[in-house]
Formats: sequence, structure tokens, C-alpha cells
Amino acid sequence: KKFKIAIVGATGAVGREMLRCVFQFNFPFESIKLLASARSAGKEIEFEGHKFVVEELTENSFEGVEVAFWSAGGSISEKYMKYAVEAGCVNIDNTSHFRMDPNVPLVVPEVNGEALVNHHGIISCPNCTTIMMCSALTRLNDEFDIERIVVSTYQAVSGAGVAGMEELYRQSQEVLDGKEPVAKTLPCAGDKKHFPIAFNCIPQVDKFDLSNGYSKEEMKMVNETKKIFNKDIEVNATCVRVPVLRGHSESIYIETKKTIDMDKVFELLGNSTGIDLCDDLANQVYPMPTSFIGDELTHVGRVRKDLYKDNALSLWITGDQLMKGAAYNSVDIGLKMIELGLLK
Ligand code: A2P
Ligand code: 11C
Repeated sequence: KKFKIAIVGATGAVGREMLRCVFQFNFPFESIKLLASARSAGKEIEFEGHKFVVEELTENSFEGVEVAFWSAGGSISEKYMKYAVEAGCVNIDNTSHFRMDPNVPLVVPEVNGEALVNHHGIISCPNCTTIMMCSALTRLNDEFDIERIVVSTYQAVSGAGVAGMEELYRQSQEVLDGKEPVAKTLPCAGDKKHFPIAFNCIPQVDKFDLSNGYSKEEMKMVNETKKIFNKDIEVNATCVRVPVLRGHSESIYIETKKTIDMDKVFELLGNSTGIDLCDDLANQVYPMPTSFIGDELTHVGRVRKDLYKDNALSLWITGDQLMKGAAYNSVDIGLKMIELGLLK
């Protein structure tokens, strides 16, 4: 069967990749409706020989639409998703809005695809940093039972959308021209102050919760990881924005209940769905964001046992967060639903 699909936020950083993933990973479609704000209505997008005209998102956009992929921001999902559900459309939402709702499965297909059977018209795609971390750790969790994760992220500006990318380009040029870089968006469009990202690192992704000292991005990693693994893993996260255009990286330390066998670790990481083990120190092989732009895998390297504990190890991961961390994971959820007979 082929489906009538829609992409909400189709002109955005993730939305554009969603369209590419629908084609690249053969999501069976009969028609594709591209939705965005009134600003983009009428804009033409050509892809793979197809010409699409962007339409304005309204309450009536979902008549006859069977599957919709959403990435236009949490407030848009909050406002419009109910009309799509009422119209009988199955919705795969890349925003944070419904993620912690107990009635909404939060899914990384190779980790907890079975959770999809309990959906009620909305499925959430986790935050990019969470997806990549859970994907990298799932087989190690099955084998060694992870109890605690300490993670630091190195997040690209494209996590903040098209505006974040434009800001890094513009500020880099300003610095090279000997001018003061002008900060308008980062670290967080909705916060009071803005700081330059060009030639800098900013230890803030999203707003802070002043009551506990963690940012919203850090708390997403804490709460979403527990929901996806369906267990009470302790997560301690520090999220940092770095002047990389595309591709998030993470330095991860885990402690497990069982003793870690490194031969088994490499065997598991070398044979996991969605993982590319990229670890050969003698030849300086390890993953870096610029090496993997546009692919759908989580690349894992620098895997090493802790020097003091036999139930702990560290590793480094990199992935194109617009793909594995968003667009690809969303389309992969749709493909998994077809495989499970949940889309008809
Ligand atoms: P538009 O390009 O018309 O503003 P990004 O994450 O890269 O910033 O992209 C955000 C996406 O969400 C864009 O496709 C943007 O469309 C879309 N969007 C923003 N506001 C609205 C809105 N009010 N209604 C529909 N789509 C919206
Ligand atoms: C960033 N992780 O890099 C964010 C973007 O909850 O889906 C994605 C936010 C989310 O800024």
C-alpha cells in the first residue's frame, strides 16, 4: 500500500531532510503535501523530479492525509496536531511537545520499536542527542545492564534550525573581516541574552531550569532515556553548543550492573542495527561530524574500559542529528509501523 503523507515544517532544517528520507528510504507514498507557515505558501520545491508547492498549515490541512511527519516546533504540534488526529491521520512528531505524555510512545525503532503498538494517533521522536545515545547503548544495556550514564555533548548549530546555521556562517565571516560578531539567536532564541558561537563554545542548549541547575536539553536526555529504556537509569548530562555546522557528538561514560567484557562490547557494537563502529586508534580512526554529513547511522569510536572500575567504560559518538537524530528516525518509525502492520 502507498500512503498519502504530509510533512509539517517542510521548509525547515529537519523538514527538508524528512522529504529526502521519504525518497531515500522508500517510504511508500501516493502523494506528499508540504506544509509550512503562510510565509512559505506558494513556494516551489523540486526534488527527485517531483515539483511540490508548499501550502500553509491550517486546521483543514489533514483531510485525506494518512501519515504526517511533524517538525515545525512544539507550539505548532500543540496547536494543530489535534485536527490531524481527528482527521484519522497517524502523526510522527519530532518536537518535544508530546514526548513525556504516557499515552504517546517515544521511539527509537532499534531500541523500543515494540512500544509503537500502544499508539493513539501520535508517536514522538526523541530529542536528537537522546536518540543517538540510546541507539549506541541499547545492545550494551541488554548485555551489561546500564545503571548510570554521564554524558557531555558537542552540538552543532543546525540543532537550532536554519537560523542557527545562518548565524554561524555570518558570524564567522564577521570575525574574519575583523568585525565584532553579532549574536541574534544562540544559545536560545527565547532567552534574554545571546552570545556568539563563531570561534566559541556555549554551555547552554535551550533554557535553564533554575530550580535544579540543568538546561531543558539536559533534562530531555535524563527523562527521555528513562522512558525509552523503560528503566530507571541515572543520567547526568552537560549539553554544549559548538561551532560545527552539522553533526552532534557526545562523550559518554557508563556504569553497568555486570562486569564489562570488552571483546563482547566490540562484538555487540560491530553488529548493531543503526551503528557504525569506527574505532582503530593505531590508524587514528574515530568518528567526527564532518565525516558523516547526510547519513543515517550513529558512529561510535574511542571505546575504552575505565581505568579503575571493571563495570565502566567510555565512548565517543557522532551522528548527523538532522538525520539519525530527527528526520531519519521519524521516517524509520513510519517504516517500522508498516512492518508491524500498524499503518494500513
Ligand atoms: P517557514 O519556513 O514558513 O517559517 P527550522 O527548525 O529550520 O527553523 O524550521 C521551522 C519550520 O517550521 C519551517 O518549515 C517553518 O516554516 C515552520 N513553521 C514555523 N512557524 C510555523 C507556523 N506558524 N505554521 C506552520 N509552519 C511553521
Ligand atoms: C538542539 N537538540 O540541538 C536540539 C534541537 O527537542 O527536538 C532539537 C530539540 C528537540 O538544539
